Amino acid sequence: MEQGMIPPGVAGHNRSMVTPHFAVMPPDGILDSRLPGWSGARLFFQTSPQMGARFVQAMVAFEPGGRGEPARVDGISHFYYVVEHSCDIIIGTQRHTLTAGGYAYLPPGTAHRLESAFGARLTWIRKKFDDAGLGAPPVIVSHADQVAHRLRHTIGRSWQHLLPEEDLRYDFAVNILHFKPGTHFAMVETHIMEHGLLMLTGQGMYLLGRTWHEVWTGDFIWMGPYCPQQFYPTGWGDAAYLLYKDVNRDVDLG
Ligand code: UGY
Ligand code: MN
Repeated sequence: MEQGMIPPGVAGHNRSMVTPHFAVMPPDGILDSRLPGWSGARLFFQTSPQMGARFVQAMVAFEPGGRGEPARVDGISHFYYVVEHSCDIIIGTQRHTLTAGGYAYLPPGTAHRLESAFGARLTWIRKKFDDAGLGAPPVIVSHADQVAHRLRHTIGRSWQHLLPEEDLRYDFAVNILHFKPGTHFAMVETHIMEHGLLMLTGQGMYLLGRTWHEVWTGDFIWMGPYCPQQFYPTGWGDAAYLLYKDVNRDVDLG
């Protein structure tokens, strides 16, 4: 491209949209942050309380040799999912290597750090843990390949629950939803739970409120409580996304 030129769409037709009820965050517009305790790492905050969410989700990009040790903050649970390449997570004295699709859930107070010898991209979710008198759930370190696909309602659509759905101690779920071309939810959903969505593969059209948004692999969406939502994959390939959802807790009446 000629020097000094920018591709069409960069300025006039940007897909980013932030509203009080939802946000569409393509990766190209999100500026990176550097944090104390992290080196060889850039963090791209996709949603946070600043946006209206009650959790934080960031994409972490490690260079080879990158490492990170999140600041110790009481009462915060962490979830990591490796999107690309691999990363070690050291929990106490135990080292686990997470390859793409590998993930870890850490209840509050779990000392841990991350090291990536060859570089990696991973999703990092944090939430203030709501105990609900049940106590904290255990650490989970696993891989999406180990998680069964469940069929829901329609042929061609499946769900993987990365955290045990039946254990009410977990106050959020992280699921992978898979769509064959031509499939969609049985209805436009409108629910109290909020979502952080990361497109893992494929592309599609996302309904948020009353507007449709074209989404691709790598895009992030925040859906606030009661945001009407529906998804249709487009193109000829499968689509899948990683979906955070707050679950298993009563309404906070203040
Ligand atoms: O579980 C869910 O709420 C899911 N069906 N929502 C979504 O994919 N937007
Ligand atoms: Mn939903």
